[in-house]
Amino acid sequence: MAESHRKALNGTNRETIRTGLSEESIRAAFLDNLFYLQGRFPEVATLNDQYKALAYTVRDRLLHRWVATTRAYQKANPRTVCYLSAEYLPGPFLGNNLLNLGIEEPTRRALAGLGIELDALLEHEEEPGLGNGGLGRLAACFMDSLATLQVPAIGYGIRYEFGIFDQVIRDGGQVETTDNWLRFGNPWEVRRPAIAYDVRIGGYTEQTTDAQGRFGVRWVPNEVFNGIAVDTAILGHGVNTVNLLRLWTAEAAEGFDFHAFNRGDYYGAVVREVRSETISKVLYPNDEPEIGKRLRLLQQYFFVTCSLQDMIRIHRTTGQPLDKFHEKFSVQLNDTHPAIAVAELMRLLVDEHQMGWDAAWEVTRHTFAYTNHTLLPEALEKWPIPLFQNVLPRHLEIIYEINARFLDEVRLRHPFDTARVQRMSIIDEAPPRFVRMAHLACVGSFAINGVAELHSRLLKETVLRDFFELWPEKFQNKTNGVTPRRFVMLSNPGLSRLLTRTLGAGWARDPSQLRVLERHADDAAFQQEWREVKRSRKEALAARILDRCNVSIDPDSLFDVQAKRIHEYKRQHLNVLHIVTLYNRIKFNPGLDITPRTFIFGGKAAPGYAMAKLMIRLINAVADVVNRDPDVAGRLRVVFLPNFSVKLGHGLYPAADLSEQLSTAGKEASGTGNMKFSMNGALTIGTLDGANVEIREEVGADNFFLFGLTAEEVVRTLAEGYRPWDIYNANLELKGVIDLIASGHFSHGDRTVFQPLVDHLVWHDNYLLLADYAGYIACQEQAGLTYRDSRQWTRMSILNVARMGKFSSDRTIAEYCRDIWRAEPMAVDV
Ligand code: 26V
Repeated sequence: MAESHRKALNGTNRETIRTGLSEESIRAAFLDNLFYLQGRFPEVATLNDQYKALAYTVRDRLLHRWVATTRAYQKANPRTVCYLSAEYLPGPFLGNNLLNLGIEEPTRRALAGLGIELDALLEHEEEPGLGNGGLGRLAACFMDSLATLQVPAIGYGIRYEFGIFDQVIRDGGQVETTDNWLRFGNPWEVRRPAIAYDVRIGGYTEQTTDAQGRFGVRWVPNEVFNGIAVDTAILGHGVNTVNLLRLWTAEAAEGFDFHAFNRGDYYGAVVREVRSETISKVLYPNDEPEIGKRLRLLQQYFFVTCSLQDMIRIHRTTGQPLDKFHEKFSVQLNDTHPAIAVAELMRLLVDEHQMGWDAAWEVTRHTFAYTNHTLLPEALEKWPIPLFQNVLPRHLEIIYEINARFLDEVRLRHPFDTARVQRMSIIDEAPPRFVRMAHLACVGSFAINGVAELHSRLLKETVLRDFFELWPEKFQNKTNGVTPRRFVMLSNPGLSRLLTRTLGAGWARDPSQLRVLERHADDAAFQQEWREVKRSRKEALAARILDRCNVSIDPDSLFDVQAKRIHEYKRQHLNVLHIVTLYNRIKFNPGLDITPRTFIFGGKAAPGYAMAKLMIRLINAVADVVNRDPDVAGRLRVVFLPNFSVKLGHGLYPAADLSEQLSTAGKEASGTGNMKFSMNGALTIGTLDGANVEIREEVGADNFFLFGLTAEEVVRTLAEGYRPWDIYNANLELKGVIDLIASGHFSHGDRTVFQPLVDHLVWHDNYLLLADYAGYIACQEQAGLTYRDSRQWTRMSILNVARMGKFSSDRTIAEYCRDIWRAEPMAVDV
């Protein structure tokens, strides 16, 4: 980072001495933290001691800016964005904070002076896996961009004690182990015991009358526990703004239940305490149907009520009345997981703060905005009424009231259309009856958005069509983006240096400047440097794969990568059909001249999703056979990289040549991995789905490998009576591939292992792999040929990076601020 940047961040004298950014200050602070916080001296410090000492050193430098930011916000009382998300996947903090503070180099030198290697400490950090995949990572990118754009914001969520499970591959299959990420402590968080709220659950409600004869409702819960705030500082890049990531952890209300204790029920009290603490214990997988998981509903309500109570507390410090709440806060619902907020804000305003229903509804419907992240009908959250009644009796009454008024509005607009009223109701009347969370979110929000152009359009035409017809003005699109700080600067320093040398340093904050690269796309010397950067990342990945998977791969081969959750709609098995196709071609024609490829997979399957787990088995089984077969050696290699995470992504995106984005058109809301690959110079092979459509528009059709049916063709094909069996029989090469898998060739002769997968493909194939197979294979052939023309490939790679500026999450956040949140930047001085 430039000296000027460091100077700009450097504040007062006191700051220079206590939390300065020079090499000397950092070294002194590091030694202090080692000694005073951990009672260690350098000679006996473990790697973890060193890591923590450095993390505290960096955190001290954030705290200083954090206080300045809080003060500035208190003084100016700006409109504040509150992002409600059940998931955050921030990735490792150390490197990112060093980058955003601009102190990576002095820190490296400070440690080197003590004989410590910064990279070893970076590698040591365990990341908080508080999310499943794209949705949680998007929330983290948004927090980065909000701070970088200096927009006052708080991210609210849950501090899960155990994040997404760790994936181990045993005998070719996925085994889950607990992610004990807090084992060695988390130096980035600050616990705030004074910021705690009551959370009630269960019980019943009763009518009350106050002294003035006004009716009210009292909720008598049967359990109460506390949510405690645990804060993490989120520093923007090259600015002083530090926003808050405030995650809630559950605790028993007042330590022991003394009442029970006095009765001699000591153990009962302890059990109650343990039970309350399970609320924030573990993250649920988001991609398996899970109707009726009580704990999951509790988690959602838990973090929502704590967050809303916190906002009300903050609002009260401004001296403004509660009917101006929506002027202070804009609250974004990240999918329907926090949608209970609509009912909870009504409850807080009406029951706890004695506001009339109509006034409370005015505040509520001007406060929330809702982002939808999926079109899959089976993924739309709904809660069985008996469960809901049991956990949140008061909220159910409130939802009935909201629904009654809402359905009156629908009837006014569409008299006699009872089918429409039933479709739109917040309550699904099919026994046992359900609360439809997406409907609650739509009714309670002033804006509703999808996450890519195609997805937003399909939302209006399919799952939310009735709502669009009622309130077209609420609907918007906000195409996702990713932060170029983490996903280019931090994970690909070689590319960053080349970009900065060629374009100047402005591209990371204003990626439209990357366009200038177009001029260099055909420059032979520049191309050479470009290839060297990619080559070095491929070598680094090869070393890691040798270390972790004991497979050696050739950095000169085409690195063909698919990294994302394992799901049928994402079609990792289509990729496998291609691999087996090449395998068969070589087996039938041993002299075949094909572009050598290394196929790399990464991703977790939801623990209860049998077909996804079988897909992992298939990948590993094919890898096992292919990698041991001397006939294909030097031409094909297959690797499954276990336990994919943000951190592993850092090593993967920069090393990829080809990015696999294979979802059945109309199924992937956006995708964000697609952006990370392309920003690092990988070319995409993909369908017209999610943000692929816009990526292709930006980089140009010539620089994108397109195949497959369109979303409309997918719908039509299925409606017309799709017969995969006929395709299987008509395409001999495809038949050969499927038959080989079915024959037990990849399962030691056991024909039963992959039978469910094969049967599903030839008889049902709801995700249309067979329909897209021939087009995919042809497109892959084209990609393979193009790779051999290294000038052409490099040119396409450069043009991809040059034209990906649109997909910075800064652009996304600027649009949310302008069109939904009406929030403005506010600079912070230290
Ligand atoms: C949930 C379920 C539940 C039932 C079984 C199938 C299924 C499949 C997926 C999901 C997850 C839905 C929410 C989600 O994570 N969406 C992802 O959001 C990303 C950020 O906007 C976006 O890039 C991904 O395309 C989208 O899948």
